[in-house]
Amino acid sequence: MYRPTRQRGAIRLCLFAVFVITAITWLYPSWLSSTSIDVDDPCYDSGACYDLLLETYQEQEREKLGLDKDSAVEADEVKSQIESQQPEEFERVKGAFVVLVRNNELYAMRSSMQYLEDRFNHKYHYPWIFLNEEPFTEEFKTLTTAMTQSEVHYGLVPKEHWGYPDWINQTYAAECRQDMHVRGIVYGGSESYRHMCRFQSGFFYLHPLLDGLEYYWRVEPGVKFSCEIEYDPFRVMKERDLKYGFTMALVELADTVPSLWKATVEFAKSHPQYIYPRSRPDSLFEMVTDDRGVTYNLCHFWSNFEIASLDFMRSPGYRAYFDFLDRKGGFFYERWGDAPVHSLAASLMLRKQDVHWFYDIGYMHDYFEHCPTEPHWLTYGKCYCDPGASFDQSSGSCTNRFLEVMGKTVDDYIVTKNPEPEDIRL
Ligand SMILES: Nc1nc2c(ncn2[C@@H]2O[C@H](COP(=O)(O)OP(=O)(O)OP(=O)(O)O)[C@@H](O)[C@H]2O)c(=O)[nH]1
Ligand SMILES: [Mg+2]
Repeated sequence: MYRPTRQRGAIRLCLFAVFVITAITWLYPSWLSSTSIDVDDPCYDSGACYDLLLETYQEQEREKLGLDKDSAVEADEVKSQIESQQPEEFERVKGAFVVLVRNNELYAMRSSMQYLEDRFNHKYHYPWIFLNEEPFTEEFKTLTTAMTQSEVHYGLVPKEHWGYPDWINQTYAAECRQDMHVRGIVYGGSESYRHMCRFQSGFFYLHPLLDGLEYYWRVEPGVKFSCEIEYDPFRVMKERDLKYGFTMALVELADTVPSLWKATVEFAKSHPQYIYPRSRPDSLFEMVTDDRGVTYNLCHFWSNFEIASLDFMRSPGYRAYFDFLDRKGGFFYERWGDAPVHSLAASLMLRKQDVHWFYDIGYMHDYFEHCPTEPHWLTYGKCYCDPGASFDQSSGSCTNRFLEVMGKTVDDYIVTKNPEPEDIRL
């Protein structure tokens, strides 16, 4: 509707006046109360206010510690007791999540990150390192950086770590792939899968983004973490001087590694300086053989989850083993996976006390899940997974074998804090 200019001006003025009056009426009481001076208020005198706050603080801290109200506890004493109970938030070990991943796995990657950040890393802020043989897209970088408050790094895999070495007969390698494909072996026909396994076996630890790190936690897109992780696994590795940690151990597909054991035994015989004597009671040799070394029992730690020492992976023994295997050509002519390669190295070169089963970390990769099955306070108090669905009791699992070789029970591997009896409501 048309109105003359003067009339429109008057309407605007009225509206403005109404707005100003409403704002003053609304703001005035709080402004008035915050500036009024109450001489009975201890905070009137800033010294008294400080004392009051300190007293309140002490009271609260005493309550948190369950201390007697009348116990004379000095502020510093309370503070130091409280500090000793704090999680080690700012005492990070030199560790990082390390992920080899493709751009098209972005959303599965974001999902893995969300699980890990929720379950653990929001308290610790360990960095993420992403590696790829192709440059990461801006979209990948933006949408993964957005999932964490930690530092995020993106690296390119060098060409020499993702290609054929000159001693490989590529024609024969292609024939082997075709043959395995026809036989229906999982990933048998895939060329990129072989480059991936070779990279994860022998090169990832050489990437400059991992320089200066002591431990890596390998993560894959699309994995799930079903239990609250209440402690810092990197710190556990460091404090216990561990070299290798896993959540699942299982039997490898025999067709992917027909000559891996033969090559490994050959290496052990020609490089005894790197092999831990299998006659010692703390040798892990029995983890990978049921017949005193005649054959490989195919047991391996599933490397899609692993937390391990980079010093171990970069050690002369491990590197000599990888180089030896690489010369044999089995990464290309067969389909040797990084999981059996890491596991055979750990079982031959490390001692029992160097390897840890992260039993209390609920974890799922594909359809395989590790869920703690006991004790109740852990299974039902800290995890959402179904203990009945845990892979550990399946015939393809090697975790029972691990316990048998170690002479331990699952209780020996629970790091999660045992709750106070009154906190268990099951
Ligand atoms: N950049 C890059 N990453 C790869 C490639 N192939 C596999 N990966 C990554 O390497 C890891 C292992 O690959 P997967 O395809 O998950 O292999 P897998 O775990 O044996 O098999 P799945 O049962 O399919 O998970 C994952 O983190 C993948 O994202 C590749 O060609 N390029
Ligand atoms: Mg995978």
